[in-house]
Amino acid sequence: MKNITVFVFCLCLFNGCVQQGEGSMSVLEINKGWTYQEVDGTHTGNATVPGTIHTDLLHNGQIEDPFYRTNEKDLQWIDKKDWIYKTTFDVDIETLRKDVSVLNFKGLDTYADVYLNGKLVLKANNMHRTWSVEVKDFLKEGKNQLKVYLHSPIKKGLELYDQSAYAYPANNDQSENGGLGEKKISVFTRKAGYHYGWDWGPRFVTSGIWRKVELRSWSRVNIESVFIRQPVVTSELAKLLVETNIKVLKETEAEVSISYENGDVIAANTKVVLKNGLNKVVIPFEILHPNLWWSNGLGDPNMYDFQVQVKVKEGAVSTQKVSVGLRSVKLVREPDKDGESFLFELNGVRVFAKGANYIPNDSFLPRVTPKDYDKVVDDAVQAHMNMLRVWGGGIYEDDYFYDLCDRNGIMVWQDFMFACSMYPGNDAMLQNIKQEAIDNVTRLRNHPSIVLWCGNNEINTAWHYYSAGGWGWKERYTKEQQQEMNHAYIDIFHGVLPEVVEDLTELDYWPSSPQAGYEPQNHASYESTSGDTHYWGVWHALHRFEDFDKYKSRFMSEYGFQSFPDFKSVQSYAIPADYDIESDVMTAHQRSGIGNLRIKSYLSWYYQVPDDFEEFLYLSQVLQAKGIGMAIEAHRRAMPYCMGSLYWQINDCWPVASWSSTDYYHKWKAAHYAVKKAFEPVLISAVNKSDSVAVYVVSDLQSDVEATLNIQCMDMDGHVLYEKNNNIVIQENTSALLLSLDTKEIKNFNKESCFFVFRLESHGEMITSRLHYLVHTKDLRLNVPQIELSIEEAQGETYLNVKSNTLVRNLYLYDDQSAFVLDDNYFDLLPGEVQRIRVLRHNNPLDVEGVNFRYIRR
Ligand code: BMA
Repeated sequence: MKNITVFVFCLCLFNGCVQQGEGSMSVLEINKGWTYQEVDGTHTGNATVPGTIHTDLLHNGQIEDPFYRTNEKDLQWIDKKDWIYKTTFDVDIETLRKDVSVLNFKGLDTYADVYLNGKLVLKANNMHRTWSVEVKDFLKEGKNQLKVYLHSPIKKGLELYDQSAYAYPANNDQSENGGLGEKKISVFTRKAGYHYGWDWGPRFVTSGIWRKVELRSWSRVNIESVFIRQPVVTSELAKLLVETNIKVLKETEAEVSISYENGDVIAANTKVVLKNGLNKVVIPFEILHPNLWWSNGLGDPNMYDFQVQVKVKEGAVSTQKVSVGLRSVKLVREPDKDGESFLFELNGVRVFAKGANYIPNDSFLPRVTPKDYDKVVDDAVQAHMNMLRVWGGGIYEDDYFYDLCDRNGIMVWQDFMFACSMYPGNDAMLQNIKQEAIDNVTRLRNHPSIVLWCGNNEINTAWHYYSAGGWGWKERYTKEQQQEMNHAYIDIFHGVLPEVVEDLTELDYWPSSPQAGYEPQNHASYESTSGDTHYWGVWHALHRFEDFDKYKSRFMSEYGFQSFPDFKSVQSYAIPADYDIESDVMTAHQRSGIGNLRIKSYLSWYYQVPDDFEEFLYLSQVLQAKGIGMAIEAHRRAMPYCMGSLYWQINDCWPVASWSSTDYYHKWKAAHYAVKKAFEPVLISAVNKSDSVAVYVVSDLQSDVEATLNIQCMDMDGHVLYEKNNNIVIQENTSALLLSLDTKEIKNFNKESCFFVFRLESHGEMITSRLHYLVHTKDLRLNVPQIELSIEEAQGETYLNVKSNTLVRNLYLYDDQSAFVLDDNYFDLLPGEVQRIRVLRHNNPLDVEGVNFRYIRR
């Protein structure tokens, strides 16, 4: 307690005053005994809640696996139907005696009419909202009936489409696949955009009760929400404000107390008068020398567990727990000699954001398990990331996801759920969006991981209202229509959303990603020297990977390259007859119209294009790994001009060819290993010039390090042609050009048959090492390797020891069952050197015969 000073004051805002009875909150979960029934049809069965109609039909054997082969096509009838979900639940007399009973749906997807004991109590129309309705008057002792009528989102969408004076652009809405021709109806419905299809996702416009249902009953007093404001946080002092929203049913006196961690009371028995209705009570207090929350790589993500308790004079108590990390964070946009910075400052430290864009983990959200979340966040941590961007075409994620980000120091760039479309801005829509923002910002605002709220994905760039450019959208409309649509855009992204963020949080808001400045006129371009950038020249415009070095952004919030999942993952949806990337099944699992074409073109520049199907899958991954690795290195070398690199995308929502670095089964693609390497805290990165090689060292460390850089140039069989040691100081949090190697000075040097090895050591410990080549892989004079493999058991761990007589590029080790997981893979193997790979998971027994290789052949 010695560290804590308390000041107390109470603001009784809103309306209202005092009074209560005894009991605290009782929560009845209503997630059992549900059934579903097709309206005007025969499909019926037991339902899972939380769930979706597609997964219910699947569990009851009424449809085939939606992800298998081309099954998606045959399942488009489901979204044209209405469905009724029903259950019963028991209410006891104690619950009935409570003053208030609220039926709480944490997620209804989407147009849902809710009947309690035959009485319509709620009409919902937004998947992203939390729906609460007071139902005390409709409850009875014993069995109660709950019915949820889910209207077809397609029928509702078409009604709204028909009422609209014009159609709206929505590039990724795969209306044709749903049998709707050109009618892009997704924009009218507040539902996850990717349900309507995306360029990496199938079209399953599902319905369901997708999050938990609860009956929450209380008497006299209830804490509706707690927010711990952090107006001042330094390592010396945290000045906090505990903002508690308390509801009472009549005026009363109350005591509010706050405790944290070990139960120490911070502000005991603070007396307040509560008025009938909602009261906001603000209690300021200070913590001396707080343990700050740091992002991955900078320090520990320390958390504090607070508990707020309100006890009214009549004896009733309401408590709420909240976990908070104490940190100061801001988006720094300051004019500088090059333009304007765009970077995150955490506890006074300018952090280079290393990370990826994140999409929902499944087309059918309720089947995403805590294990899936654990895995994705762990994959980010393992790859040295400190940021994920929750992208706007999906959902405001589950609380558990943000808990994991909090506990692992992963900062979250949080989009509001708007992507690649224009949206109507009528009053009903604006109200709906406002409430959606309030619900989600309130739910998520105590998470220290969330560092930014962003209005939308790519709409400012696509619409490009204020100057020539964009995606050809505005040209489709009359001047008046354009004005009206722009008005809606401004109302949402420069009105409703920033107002909610301003009112309810302390965080910065950024209207659209990408944008070159806050005001909507600042449309981003690849050359912008301010704001954030989505650089898709590589991929869409056929720029070479080398161009990642040309287009340097202040903050690269998107860029990417596709690959196929590995053969084992492909086998989850394809049979041997489909093993051709142009087959119906493989193209059904490749949603980018230009995807295969792009992969082939880029392959032909850097590698040989193979005929063999399995080899093609493997090489597509090697290619993606090369591209993403080169991009990350270019962005980090450009620090501090560039202060962030988030590639598109870390995960998948089904098994598919996509830009992901881990597939639907969370298997690491070659790219994820490359990302892990490129995001290491200290990076050696070399760039080829005409007769020289420029060597950079980039460091995210917060102090200088004395080190030795050993440089070798060797031939394919490991003969060293050149060697040099340099004593260097790796400067903290910066990128530096260390030296330039003149290749003319190296005897017998030949670009095609030589390569460099860089090793960085400090006090006898290897910090990092790196191989560097002077020509594209297809031009390297690789020899046929003899690879030796042995298995070693040591200190309870299993290792694969691999050795080769000559350089091996991108050695991929796998077993037929894809059962083992290694701590490194797709790596280059130095001639004559034993590489010791730790086996993280395997099927027993692991034997050498069961290990297969793939590597780059000439
Ligand atoms: C970006 C994203 C997504 C898309 C990806 C790949 O524009 O915002 O909309 O899936 O590119 O095309």
